[in-house]
Formats: sequence, structure tokens, C-alpha cells
Amino acid sequence: MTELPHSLDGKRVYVAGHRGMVGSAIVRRLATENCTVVTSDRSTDLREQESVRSWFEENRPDVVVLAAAKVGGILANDTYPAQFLYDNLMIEANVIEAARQSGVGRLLFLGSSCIYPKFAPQPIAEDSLLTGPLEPTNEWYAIAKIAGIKLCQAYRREYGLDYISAMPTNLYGPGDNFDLAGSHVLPALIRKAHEAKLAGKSSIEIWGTGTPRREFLHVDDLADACVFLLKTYSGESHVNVGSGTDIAIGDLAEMVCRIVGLEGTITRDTTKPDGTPRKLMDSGKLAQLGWTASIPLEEGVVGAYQWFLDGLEKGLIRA
Ligand code: GFB
Repeated sequence: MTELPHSLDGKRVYVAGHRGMVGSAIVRRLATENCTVVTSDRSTDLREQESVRSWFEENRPDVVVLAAAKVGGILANDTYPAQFLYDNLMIEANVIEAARQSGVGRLLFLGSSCIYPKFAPQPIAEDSLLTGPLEPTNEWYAIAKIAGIKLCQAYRREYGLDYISAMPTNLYGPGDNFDLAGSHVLPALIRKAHEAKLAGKSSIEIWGTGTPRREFLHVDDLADACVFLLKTYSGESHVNVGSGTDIAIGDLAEMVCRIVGLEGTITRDTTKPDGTPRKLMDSGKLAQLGWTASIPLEEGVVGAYQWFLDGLEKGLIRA
């Protein structure tokens, strides 16, 4: 088989953020590749420059997947703007610069679909970036992630390094955060429906009007797309990674209630923010490269609910 332009064979691949939902999915996906996965433990604080530099000097990876970030749902982003901006800026700047200094030739940076303008034309193409104002609830995280894209582009231009960026849509799956205060909508709805069912309630309350639409991608699909991009893509532009279909939050809540087995009504707390009205990305660039998502939403949510139940049983998720 002809060697792909960027084979992972025999390479040491550092997955920064390997404990998180995205990082752990990428570690699972790399297990089927002929490479060695390396990770850093909590003694390496990626916000501390010296700590990151010494880790790179000691471990010298060939490839880096930058999946480490401070992440959260709409309320967490809106509540902790300084942490979301500072932590994510420090993590990406430290890891990208330490990678350069230790001779890493290949790096994949992961951002998010919230980098795009609040009212970007839908579906959102990569060139919509920086064409309009951001969604206020997550502009902090968005600006940090835009800076990460720009860092990779700058390091390509000035140092000739093959650093690339991928922008996933809203993700869900094993390893997700189910804490209602900080989580994204899908795990929150799973938990709310589950707890309502256990309590014999007949309704769940969702935030906002339920009219915003969101695109969802299973984290195992994202991990597969990341390995695909690492093996085949080299370019200055970031690449959208989406499923290509979106759903209204109200309809998502009904789907989750059906999957969980809650016969109930959906009430709305309109004191909570709706955020961006829609965030459907155009993932045509990735499709042209040869990759499309494969896990349907309903099937993925069934699996995510099962993971949640297992986590409760094993005490991995706080009841
Ligand atoms: O998933 P989510 O928190 O993030 O919210 P975003 C999506 C939509 O679901 C919003 C509504 O309109 C929420 O108001 N929603 C309804 C809920 N009920 C709930 C609930 O119980 N919990 C939550 N969390 N939402 C994030 C960004 O925006 O997207 C992040 O803040 C990141 O930075 C992520 O970019 C991918 O999709 O609105």
C-alpha cells in the first residue's frame, strides 16, 4: 500500500487532553494504528510554560493532537469568561510553541464551531471565520480557539511546520460531562430525563426557548476524522468536522425522553440563554478529502445513555 503523505506508522503521538471526552476517543481510535500513544499526567499543567517545555524535552513526540482545553456548555462559558479565555490561550500557546521547540513536525489543533459569527450564513463554510460578531455567551472560548487556528497558520508560514486545525461541531458520547451546571445540552437532557423518570416526574425543563438548532457529532466519529486528517491533510485552512444535519433543541429533548423512556412534557426556562440560533457547518471540504460521519444521532444517543447508566453504576458519574 502506498505510504499516505503523513503516515502514523512507528510514530510517537502525544494526545494532549487524553482524559477528556475527545482525547480519550482519539486514544481509542489510535489503538488500531501502528503508532505509540504518549500522554502527560496531571503533574504537567499545560497552562504552565516551563512545565510543558520540560515534558516535551523528556518525551519528544513526533506528532501532537491538541485536544486539551477548558470546555463547557453555554452557561459555563457565560459564567467563567476569564477562565475560558485565559486557560485555552495558555494551553494552546504552550503546547504549540513547545512542539516547535522540540522539533515536532506534525500537529493537529482542535477548536469548535462556536468560532463562527452568531449569524453566519448556514451551513457555515470555513471562510465565514471573522466575518461578523461572535455569540456573546461563548465569545471568550471562541476567540481563544480562533487564536489557536491563527497560531497554527503562523507556524506554517514562519517556520514551515505542518500544523493543521479541525473545527468539530457540538460533540457527545462516552466520557461526556453530565454535570448539569457545566455540561452541554445533550448530556444535560439525558441526565434530566433519567432523573425525572426515576423520580416519577412527567416533565423535564430545558433552558431557553427550545427553538435553537444544533448539529451533533459522535465523539468516535470525530476521533476517526482526526486520524483521517492527520494521515491525509496538509493545508493552512482549518477544516470543519460535522455530521451535516441539525435538530431543534425542543425536538432533541423529545428524542432523549423517548430513548430514556420518560413519558413527559417539556417545559422551558426562558431566563436561560438560547445562544446562537443555529450552528450547522458545511463539512464539504472534509467530504471532498474523503471523510464523512457514520454514527446516526439516535443510535449515538442510545449509546451515550448506556455509558451514563454504566458510569452511575460504577460510581464514575456522581448520582
Ligand atoms: O450545548 P450548549 O450548552 O452549547 O447549548 P452551545 C445548546 C442549546 O441547548 C442552547 C439549550 O440553546 C441551550 O440554551 N439547552 C436547553 C441547554 N437545555 C439545556 C441544558 O439543560 N443544558 C445546556 N447546556 N443547554 C457551546 C459553547 O454553545 O457549544 C461552547 O458554549 C462550545 O463553547 C460548544 O463551543 C460546542 O452549542 O449553545
